[in-house]
Amino acid sequence: MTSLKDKIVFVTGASSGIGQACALAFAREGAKLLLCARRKDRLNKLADEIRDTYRTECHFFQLDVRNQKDVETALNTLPSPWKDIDILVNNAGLSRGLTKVHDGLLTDWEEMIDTNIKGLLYISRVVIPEMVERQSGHIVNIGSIAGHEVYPGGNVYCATKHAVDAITKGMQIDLVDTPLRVSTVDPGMVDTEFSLVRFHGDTERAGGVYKGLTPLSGDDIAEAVIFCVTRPPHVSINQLRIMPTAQAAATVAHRTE
Ligand code: NDP
Ligand code: 8X3
Repeated sequence: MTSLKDKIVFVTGASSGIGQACALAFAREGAKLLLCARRKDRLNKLADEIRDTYRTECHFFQLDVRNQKDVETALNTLPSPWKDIDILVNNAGLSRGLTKVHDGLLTDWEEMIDTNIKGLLYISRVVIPEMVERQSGHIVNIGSIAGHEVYPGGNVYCATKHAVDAITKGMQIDLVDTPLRVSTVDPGMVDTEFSLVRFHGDTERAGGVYKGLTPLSGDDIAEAVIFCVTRPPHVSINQLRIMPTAQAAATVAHRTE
């Protein structure tokens, strides 16, 4: 198993859910955490927890990954020890709405495309060249079962996650002549703020998504990410699909109530 001690790990969208769980899991392994999200107050709290509980370093900054200029400036002006990112977890992402294409809100579509596809690309475009230069690095993209299946009302969100799947495969091809590795971790239902965001703050509707079954937790996904990045250098976990036991496919779940 490859040690994560003192590795610099950059997690995007670390203020909640899977990203937050990844940050804590890497900190537990002794990694140094570089975090971003839009909600700086949350990152501040998380950074305190990381430093207090795991006695490891944490640097965070506010960033909207949809803003290409801000992404470039934030990453190019990092204090020098933080520039050498060993592991990038491209996690920032969201869904908005669950409606038929002909009822869809353009603002929802743009937010998903700009965050899930373009944001991931903006971050990767700055981080990967540095990794290639150093001939060292691992990129973990957080995809989804929605990158492999399409479900009613999922249209544009599913398209963005299909794009993440294609981008991951493209990265794997483009980096094959380097020691860099690229993985995608593709979960089914994970109990985070995801559904609350999808339904624009409707707590009742969001709660219904996970009713009558045990969903995955952010920690379950974080453990999978840790697994991907701790394999020996000659082993690349290209894709990990993880579902709750009670969910067989995007639209097939067993509920007890
Ligand atoms: P959460 O809503 O709990 O977390 C999403 C994170 O993304 C937050 O930290 C949020 O931070 C950040 N984020 C969103 N938009 C931006 C932005 N423009 N710039 C920077 N950060 C942003 O949901 P999850 O933890 O579930 O989602 C994480 C990833 O997992 C997403 O890519 C999602 O598609 C994927 N996923 C989720 C599944 C689920 O069932 N929950 C299943 C499969 C995949 P902030 O708002 O502070 O900016
Ligand atoms: C999140 C899982 O099934 O709601 O990507 O699309 S799903």
